[in-house]
Amino acid sequence: MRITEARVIVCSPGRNFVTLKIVTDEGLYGVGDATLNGREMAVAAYLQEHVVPLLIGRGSDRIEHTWQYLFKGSYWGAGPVTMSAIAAVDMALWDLKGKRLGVPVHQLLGGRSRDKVLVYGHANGRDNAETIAAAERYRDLGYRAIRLQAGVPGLEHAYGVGRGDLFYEPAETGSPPEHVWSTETYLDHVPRLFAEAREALGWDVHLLHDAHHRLTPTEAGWLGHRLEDYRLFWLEDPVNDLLQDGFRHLRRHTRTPIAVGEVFNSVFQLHQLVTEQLVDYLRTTVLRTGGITPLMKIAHLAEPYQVRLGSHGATDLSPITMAAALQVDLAVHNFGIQEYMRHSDATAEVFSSSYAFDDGYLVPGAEPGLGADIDEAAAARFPYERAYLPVARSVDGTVTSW
Ligand code: EZ4
Ligand code: CO
Repeated sequence: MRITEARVIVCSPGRNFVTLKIVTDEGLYGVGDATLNGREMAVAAYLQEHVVPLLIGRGSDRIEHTWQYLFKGSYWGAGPVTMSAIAAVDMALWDLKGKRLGVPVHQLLGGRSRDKVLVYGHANGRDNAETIAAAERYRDLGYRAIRLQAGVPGLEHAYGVGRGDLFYEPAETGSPPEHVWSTETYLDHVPRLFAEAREALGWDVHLLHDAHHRLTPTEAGWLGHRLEDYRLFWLEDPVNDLLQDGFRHLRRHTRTPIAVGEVFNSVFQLHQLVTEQLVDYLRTTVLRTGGITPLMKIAHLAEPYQVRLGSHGATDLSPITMAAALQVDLAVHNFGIQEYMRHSDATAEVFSSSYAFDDGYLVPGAEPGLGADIDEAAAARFPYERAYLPVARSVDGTVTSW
């Protein structure tokens, strides 16, 4: 099959998404997600100006070759804009290959290692009681693993606490919102949240927490140690993802499992963490790291080191990324857990998907390809709106990691 057309579709059904649709001379098409939250138009322009012209007339079958052509051919290496763009192409080509052969993509990745994919949901609230009540609702829905994020007394905003417990949306139209942050106040508070949560929820449910890159290695080691008594499934992004040495220090100070990697763009940001067994779960996604092709290599690198995949799955990744992630999650042996935030009704008007939630697991549909699609007419009803992630400042005004 030859690629005859590639369309970049930008829409905002509740939040912004960038989608690539690749059409071939046999009438089949494939779709890929290129959304980079808060910087969407950079990827849309990268695709439109620099990638689409290279796709027209190419064969759609050579996925690895096309991946290398776009990656090595750009010369500048891995960055979030480049890799999100290449990911969209890669997803669309796997989608096409599956459709052409009449099989879901996981069949092409070696077939199913498991029947269903364990997911975790996000419970949050303005205080511990609200968060725990939200976690109880998740448990009633069947969730077996729940991330807990709570407002911190004395801080007006806390990461992960948003609009309602099922639809946390970390992006705002207009100027970036600013949040005041105090590490001391947060560190005092989190162990109390998990003590109260275990008291209320018992031990039959996995609990997770995201520190969102804000702590120093010493602070993170202290927190991880304090949380050991509550047996977390993982502590996510305790320190800045990009500082490898921080994890070596952290590992010496806590036995709480560590998850990292939602901002990673390539294997070069994680190979040392894997081979030194400094982390337990990789949050690296299909979208941010350049597609299914490189994520499979990362999974295979991690397997002998007993590091498992725990893919990022926030709502700023479209249902196409979620569908692609599930294909990988089903196929690789060293899968751990998949983050799953429900997309809003507006998002579901534009994107269709065949995966379904059942009793704590996501079960992908059996249709050929990735199992997700975009309705371009519906997308046109939701035009792009500039939006930003929040910016965080310490109490004295210093800009800090959000
Ligand atoms: O803040 O995807 O674990 N999940 C996260 C996410 C990220 C957003 C940023 O766009 O950390 O909520
Ligand atoms: Co995170």
